[in-house]
Amino acid sequence: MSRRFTISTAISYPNGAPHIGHAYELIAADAIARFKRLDGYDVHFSTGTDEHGQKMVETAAKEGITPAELADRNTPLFRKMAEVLNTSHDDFITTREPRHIEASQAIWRAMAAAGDIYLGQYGGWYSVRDEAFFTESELTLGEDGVRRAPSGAPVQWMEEPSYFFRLSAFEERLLALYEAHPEFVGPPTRRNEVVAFVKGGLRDLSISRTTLTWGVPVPDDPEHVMYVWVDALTNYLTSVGYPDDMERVGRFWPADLHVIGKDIVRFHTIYWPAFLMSAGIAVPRRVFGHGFLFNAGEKMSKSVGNVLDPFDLVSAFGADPLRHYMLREVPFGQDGNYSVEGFINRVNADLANDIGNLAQRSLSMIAKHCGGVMPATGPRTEADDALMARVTALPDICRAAIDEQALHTALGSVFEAVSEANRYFAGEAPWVLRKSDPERMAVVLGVTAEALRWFAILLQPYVPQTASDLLDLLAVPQEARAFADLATPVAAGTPLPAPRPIVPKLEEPAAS
Ligand code: ME8
Repeated sequence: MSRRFTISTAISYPNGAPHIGHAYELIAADAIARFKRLDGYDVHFSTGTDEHGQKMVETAAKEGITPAELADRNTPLFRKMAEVLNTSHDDFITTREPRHIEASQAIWRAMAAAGDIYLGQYGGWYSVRDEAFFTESELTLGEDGVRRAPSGAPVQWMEEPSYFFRLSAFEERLLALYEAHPEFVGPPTRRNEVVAFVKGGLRDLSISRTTLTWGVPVPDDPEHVMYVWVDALTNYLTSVGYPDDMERVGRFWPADLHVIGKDIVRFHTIYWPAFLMSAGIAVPRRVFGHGFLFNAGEKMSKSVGNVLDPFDLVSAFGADPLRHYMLREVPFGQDGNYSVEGFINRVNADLANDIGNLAQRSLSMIAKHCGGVMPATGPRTEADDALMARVTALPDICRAAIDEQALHTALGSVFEAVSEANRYFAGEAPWVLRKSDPERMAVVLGVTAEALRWFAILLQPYVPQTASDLLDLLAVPQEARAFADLATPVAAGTPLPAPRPIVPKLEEPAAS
């Protein structure tokens, strides 16, 4: 049986159009999913939208529409975004789907059967924005008389009958999980925060609402709808076929990796494993909390009006440049800044100059001076061997980096080798050899083309279209583009298509 890899993004709230933070997460998870597929894994990659919850209710009320109408309007935009970003997800899940209602009720029943759910009365300070209750001691009282949560969001007193999940009973088991599996939470700084939080003591969690009707009905008590996070987290199980297709669940669960933002690490590393332990289901292997993207240093928010629109960016620059910039420029796990200048410089330096020019220069020489067929790559000199040694070391470097979600390291290592190939090309100067030693010229071009083939195969996860265009120019068949095919060069004498530039240089768009 082949190895499998199950990966997800968070499911986004469709209470507005998707923003660049949503695009960032999806692109990163997509690069990892593509990497694993190319590396021979049977991958299940899910993404989607989280259509329930108070946030949806409040936004809909403000706009004078129902939450269902709000979801109907925005969820298609999230699907569209995935399409324009060229992501390779296997499943786009929305939480109103019948399969998901069924899965949420099934996990609820399992937790109830384990004795971990009880009915009580909840009164507390609730922040709509944070979707969480706070204790008095966590709040600050402003001069305006408004109590605020640590995030600065105002809170309101809410009281209602509520089902509770016995989270307090899971402290020891959660700490044992973090201890036995230090890799469960990444990056390590987030792990320390989670451990400290759990050590501080856990309170039982209110997991149903009677003040809302927008949500998944609690089984056998339809006056209550589930707290949005119970249903939202369950999407990962729904997506692998829980509860109807347990054979598929057995194949694709536990998830190998949940890719999420740093603001929702607690939900994924405390609530989620506790729910799963209670329901007798295996916990995910790893949760990685990436950083936030800021717009030139400022946190994006609708009220500031600086939310970057991924659709605008893709139509101005193309999907691959955006994917490349986000994955290369920001160390994955840290916060990052978006700026147009940074974007254009990075894309031009790497894609247009480094790899684009090398491809254009070497392939046009092959077209002109080698009869348009792939030259032989030998006999080799020390310089050829040194370059190829550098290139063939890349897969292991990339694998190790991807397994730690160090996307920037993986992608960066390929571009360091591309720079090396440029130095090799400049040093060997095939345009000089053309007159003095045409045979050696052909070998230099052959070695360069072979290095380009490795680069293009290894770059597919990040810039799939650009990599595919380059592989076309190198006459690499579709079925010979996996990592297992890296060791097999294109045979000398294979006709190559006419070369053409693969990455246009970006210009700063004129201010409108
Ligand atoms: O939290 N930069 O949905 P969401 C990077 N429905 N990532 C960002 C970001 C930014 N500026 N802003 C948001 C939710 N994100 C829940 C998730 S999962 C079972 C339920 C990330 O639409 C954020 O951290 O607010 C999260 O991982 C994802 O986008 C969706 O955020």
